Amino acid sequence: MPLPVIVIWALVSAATAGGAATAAARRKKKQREEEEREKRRKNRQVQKQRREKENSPLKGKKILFIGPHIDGCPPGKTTLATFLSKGNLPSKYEATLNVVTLPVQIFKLEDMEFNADKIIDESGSEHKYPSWKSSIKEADIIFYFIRIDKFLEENEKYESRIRNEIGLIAKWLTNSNKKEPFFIIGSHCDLVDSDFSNLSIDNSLSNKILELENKIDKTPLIQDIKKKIGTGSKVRIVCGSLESEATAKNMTHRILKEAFGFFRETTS
Ligand SMILES: Nc1nc2c(ncn2[C@@H]2O[C@H](COP(=O)(O)OP(=O)(O)O)[C@@H](O)[C@H]2O)c(=O)[nH]1
Ligand SMILES: [Mg+2]
Repeated sequence: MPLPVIVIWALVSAATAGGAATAAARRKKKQREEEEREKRRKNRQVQKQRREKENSPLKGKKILFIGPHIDGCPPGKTTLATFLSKGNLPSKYEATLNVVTLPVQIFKLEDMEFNADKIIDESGSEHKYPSWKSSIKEADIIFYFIRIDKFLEENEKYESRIRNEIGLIAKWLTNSNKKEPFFIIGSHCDLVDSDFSNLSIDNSLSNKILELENKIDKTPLIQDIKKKIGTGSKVRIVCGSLESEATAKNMTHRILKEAFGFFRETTS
């Protein structure tokens, strides 16, 4: 081959090789950029999901309402379930004979939303423990209702019924390997102190109800419940009144605050 041809051929080959290398480098760069973009997108999605969970810890959850109806003293499960489902209190008392599942109406209180998915409202009868047991399997949060007026009477029959139920619930939870948040909901505080008939979201009674809650929390029975059901932080207590819509709203507000607090503790 004549020398000029060789030179031209060499130049063309070098240019082609150089071009191929540049194209490969460009492709690699593009791929890296795409990977980076995908990583950032996934990160944003995780952050968004985390934010949503933080702002909405009850979203999609099923809340189970259980608790004893003893000596003609129902504790208010259906009352709160109706309030959270329909936005008003039941017009008359009707005993819950069989479990009822209710959708939840979204409640916005301050910056928090009560936006659980469903409430499973059980009967308070001892004969319905098999139904409680199966509902516990599908529940994400458990609300155990007691009457604070009865509780403070230190009535032996009431206390032993609660102890028995807590023993059973603890066993069912362990057997189904569940570690769900457990709220003790103490109703009828207005029958302990008529001031609590005036509980509302923004009045000075908030401190007074917290004092009562602290007092109840320190009782041996509640301490035993905490020991049996789980480590202390898992069990929360919220006391109040379901006598009127205003008091029910106050109670819902404090339940929400506890639920948000619970979530922050478990994710931090
Ligand atoms: N004074 C007062 N009455 C309540 C309170 N909570 C519920 N009640 C009433 O007590 C009864 C409780 O009924 P219900 O909610 O059906 O109890 P359940 O058996 O736990 O479902 C109803 O007549 C309610 O109006 C409360 O905090 N204070
Ligand atoms: Mg009921």
